[in-house]
Amino acid sequence: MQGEKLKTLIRERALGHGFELCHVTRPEIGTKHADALQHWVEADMQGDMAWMGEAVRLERRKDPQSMLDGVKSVIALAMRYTPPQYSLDEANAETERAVITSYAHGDDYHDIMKKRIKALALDLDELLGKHDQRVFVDTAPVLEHALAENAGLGWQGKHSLTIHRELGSWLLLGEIFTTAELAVDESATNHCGTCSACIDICPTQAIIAPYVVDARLCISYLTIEFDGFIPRELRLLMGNRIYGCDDCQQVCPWNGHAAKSHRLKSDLLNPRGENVLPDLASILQLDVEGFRESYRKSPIKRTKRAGLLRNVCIAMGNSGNRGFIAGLLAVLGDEEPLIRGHAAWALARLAGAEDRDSLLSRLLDMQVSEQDDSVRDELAASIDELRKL
Ligand code: B12
Ligand code: SF4
Ligand code: SF4
Repeated sequence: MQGEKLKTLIRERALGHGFELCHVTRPEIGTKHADALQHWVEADMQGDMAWMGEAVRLERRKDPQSMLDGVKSVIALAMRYTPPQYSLDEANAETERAVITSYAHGDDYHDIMKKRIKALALDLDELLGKHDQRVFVDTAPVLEHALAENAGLGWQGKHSLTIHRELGSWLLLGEIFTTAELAVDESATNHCGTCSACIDICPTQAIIAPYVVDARLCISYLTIEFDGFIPRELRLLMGNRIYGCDDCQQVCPWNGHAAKSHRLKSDLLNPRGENVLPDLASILQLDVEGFRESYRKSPIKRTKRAGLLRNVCIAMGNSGNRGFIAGLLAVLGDEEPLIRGHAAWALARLAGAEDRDSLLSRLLDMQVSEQDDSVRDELAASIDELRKL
């Protein structure tokens, strides 16, 4: 079958399986991306995501041919998810509710995309005859943005995410590597122009230069990937975001356009009501079983209970809502040091002259028996703050 005709057939099958975009490129990265990746890792911008810095995986990212012997083509795929159904101003104004990134409002996209991509791979066996192939979604050492850009699927915006002219950036990416030689598409061109809206809005200034995100500052990293005590100066900037962050995408002009002109075709990632601006107080009450039950099929389970409740404590501390004090006092005795420590921080932020003395005595009591060094640091810092009141 002729190259373009075959590609059209593959694209039709991809759309049939629930993908919105399907483009083809060669398994090459190019020096722009390879050099930028090298610089990013040398500057330690991956933070605690050790797998991003590991030498073997780094080289693999730079050389897609290392991922499959004899690979000749990469099929770059994208599927949409429902964008936030609230504005950034509405989300920021909330004092009782939290913000969860919209890709996590429904079921875990990894599971959904893997099923779709495997179904397409079966079709390829039929369409391409004898060939080897591998499928990738997110976690493999594959530089997905670079391949998507080369395949013409979308350009990498200054916030580093892939944008399609009509669909915007509310997309998730995946790839099929195959030894079959398919006709390639033209690479995408950049349409950011002089815009810098994403850089300007970022609450933590994590986009340190156009196209460069320092993960250590990004709220998505802090709330999802990082499992330690969040630096105090960053907590203040996180607002009520408890799982991921959509700010840089919400302000992007290419997303405003996309939201108006397009409806989702198929959407297994449909938002579940309880994950859209959820009630902070209810999440803080979840025990281990409650957490497991609530987030069974959701990507949110990645943070485990300790990580999510840590983030909830921070959001409460930033809310100015003194109604949270009772709930925070209740988790001061939690078995998880992360929760105890961040609850102490939040309480010191919310306390007023009227509860200063009782809180001080509670934290001083806690200091006597606390064994965890990080929690002890938090207690000392919170006690200092309370004494200043
Ligand atoms: C590690 C990772 C993260 C890290 C680091 C993010 C980052 N920017 O690197 C953290 C945890 C912070 C993160 C956050 C998010 N992530 Co993430 N993440 C990844 C992952 C696993 C690897 C990304 C990577 O390779 N980073 C390394 C750095 C060096 O790459 P880079 O930032 O793309 O840098 C490139 C540009 O700088 C580029 N470049 C292009 N032009 C130019 C020009 C100049 C002058 C320069 C200097 C560089 C340059 O060269 C570099 C190399 O390609 C990918 C999946 C994958 N396997 O690719 C998902 C992925 C990028 N994440 C995704 C998503 C959805 C998110 C979030 C939106 C989730 C959320 N809502 O909270 C946020 C967005 C934050 C942001 N603005 O980037 C999607 C993006 C989909 C899309 N439309 O683009 C991906 C592709 C997962 C997927 N399979 O769908 N993520
Ligand atoms: S996801 Fe949020 S914190 Fe991360 S770069 Fe975008 S706006 Fe900044
Ligand atoms: S907000 Fe502006 S600079 Fe940022 S990705 Fe969108 S168009 Fe590009």
